[in-house]
Amino acid sequence: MNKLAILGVPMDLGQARRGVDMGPSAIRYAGVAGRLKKLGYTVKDYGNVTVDNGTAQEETHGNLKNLIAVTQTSRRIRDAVKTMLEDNSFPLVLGGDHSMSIGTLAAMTAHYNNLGVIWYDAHGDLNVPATSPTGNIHGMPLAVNLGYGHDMLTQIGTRKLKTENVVLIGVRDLDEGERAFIREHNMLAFTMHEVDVLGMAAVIEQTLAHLAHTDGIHLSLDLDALDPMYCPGVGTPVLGGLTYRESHLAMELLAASMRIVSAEFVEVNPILDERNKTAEVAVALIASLLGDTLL
Ligand code: EXY
Ligand code: MN
Ligand code: MN
Ligand code: MN
Repeated sequence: MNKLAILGVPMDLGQARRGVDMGPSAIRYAGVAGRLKKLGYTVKDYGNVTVDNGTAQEETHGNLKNLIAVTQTSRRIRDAVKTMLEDNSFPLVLGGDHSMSIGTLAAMTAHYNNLGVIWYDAHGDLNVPATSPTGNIHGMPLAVNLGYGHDMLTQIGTRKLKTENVVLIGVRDLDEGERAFIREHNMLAFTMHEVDVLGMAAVIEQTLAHLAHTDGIHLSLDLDALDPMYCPGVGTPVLGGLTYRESHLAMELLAASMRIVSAEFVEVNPILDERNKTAEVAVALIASLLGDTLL
C-alpha cells in the first residue's frame, strides 16, 4: 500500500499542560510529508480534526477532566480514520495528547477484528477513573480500548482490543492500578528493565512473535517513550528512557516485518521542546517505520 493519509489531532484536553495541541503543526513543520513523498508514497494530508475547546477546559465528570470534549473529539477522530481506511490508505495520525488513541483505535478495531497493538510509551495509559491519580484522560486510552473505563469513552469503539493482542514497550512509570491490571491480565510488557536485559532487537522479535496471530498491528508511539535527552518536548517526561538508536532500530525492524497497518505519534509539545527537536525525532522515526533504510 503506497497511499499514505496524514491526520492531525491538535488535542490537549487529555492532560493539563498547554502546548501539545501544536504537536501536529510541529511535526508537519519538521517535514513529515516531504520525507514520505521521497520514500515513494502518495501522501494525502486530511488536515486536522476539529477539537472541542472553549468551555471544555473547566468541566469535569467525577475526576475525569474534559470528558465530554474528549468524547466528542474522539468520535470525529474515529470517523476521520474510518474515511482514510475506506480510501485504502495507511493512517498516520499525529498528536496531540494520547487520549486521541480512543478515536484512532475505535476506527482500527472496527476495521480489523483481531488487531494487534504495540504501545510504545513510558506509561501504561491503563488507568480507569478509580485508579487515575490525575483524572487526565491521556492516562486511560489503552484501558478504554480494552473496554475498561467511563462508559462515555468505552462506547466510542464498538469492538474492543484483547489484552493478549497488546504489547507494551518502554514502560517505566506505572501507577498501582496499572501494575495490577497488567499482572491480572498477564499482558506482555517490556519495561526498560527487559529492554536493557534483552536488547531492542530481541524485544521486537518477541513482540512480533506474540502478535503473529493478529490481522495487523497498530503502532501507538508516545514520544515520551524516548529519554527526555532525545525528546524533551513532551508533557510527562520520565528519566531512563529509550535511546534514539533503540527506537530507530525498533522502527526498522517493524518496517521489515510488513505487519504495521497504522500508526500514531503522540504527545509532541513544541512549547516544552528545544528547537523542534522532538518533532524532528518523530519524523525520523516515522520515516524509518515506513521504509527509510540506512543503506
Ligand atoms: N499515569 C499518570 C496518569 O494517569 O495521570 C500519567 C499518565 C501519562 C500519560 C502519557 C500519555 O502517556
Ligand atoms: Mn501515552
Ligand atoms: Mn507516555
Ligand atoms: Mn480480563
